Amino acid sequence: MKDTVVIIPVYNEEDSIGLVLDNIPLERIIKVIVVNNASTDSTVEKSKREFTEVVDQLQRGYGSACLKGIESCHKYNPKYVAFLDGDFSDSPTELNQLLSEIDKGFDLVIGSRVRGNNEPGALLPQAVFGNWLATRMMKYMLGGFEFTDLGPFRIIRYQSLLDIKMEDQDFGWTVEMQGKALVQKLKCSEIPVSYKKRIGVSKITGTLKGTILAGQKIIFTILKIWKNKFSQSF
Ligand SMILES: Nc1nc2c(ncn2[C@@H]2O[C@H](COP(=O)(O)OP(=O)(O)OP(=O)(O)O)[C@@H](O)[C@H]2O)c(=O)[nH]1
Ligand SMILES: [Mg+2]
Repeated sequence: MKDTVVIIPVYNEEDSIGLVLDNIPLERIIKVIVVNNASTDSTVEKSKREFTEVVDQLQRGYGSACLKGIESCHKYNPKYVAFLDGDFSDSPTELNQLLSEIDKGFDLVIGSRVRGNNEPGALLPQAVFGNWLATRMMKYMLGGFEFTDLGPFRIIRYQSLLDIKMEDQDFGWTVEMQGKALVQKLKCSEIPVSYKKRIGVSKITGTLKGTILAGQKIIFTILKIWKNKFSQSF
């Protein structure tokens, strides 16, 4: 039964997107939406398959690309929406594990790289520290389910995705979804997923600028969600 749409944001991933698409198990997949984020290489050509829809998002930013993907979801009216990176650092075949977990009645399932098998050097120390800090902050400030990672590889119930009204345009996307899920008491879970070194040059985690900008945005996003939760409770 095809009930899931996959969203893959891509910015210049011509060397990896083909591998990602070739390894997605398609049994339950209605469509794979590849969101081209103003790529300047042959990513778009390499994204064309009979099971993909390639859409453009000219506004740069990981979150902007994901928001565009959600917009393109409506016509497929999926039960679930999965997110996957386009640099082949996630293992698309593990989508089946995410599906079997969410089928147990959860609203959001995160693929935890921290609990999974990682290729040495794939999950950089700054990412390990950043994820540890962010998940600790969420635990103590928002309560509820205890996440161990802000991994990009995840699946969420489509209705829950609409209910949490995602808005972040760049690095705050993953933590915004998890933080709002905790505040709205969605049923959350996590499974271990493997993580490999990305194909191609690192754009974020492997760069000092990317790490600092992402780190700032993640902490700022948690504080914003906490403040809103707080102000709602009075
Ligand atoms: N960096 C970046 N990635 C984007 C953007 N839009 C879409 N993406 C895609 O978002 C996914 C995650 O970005 P990555 O660059 O892999 O981010 P990361 O995994 O934190 O860090 P690296 O893999 O080390 O670069 C990839 O598929 C990118 O191609 C954008 O504006 N900037
Ligand atoms: Mg990556």
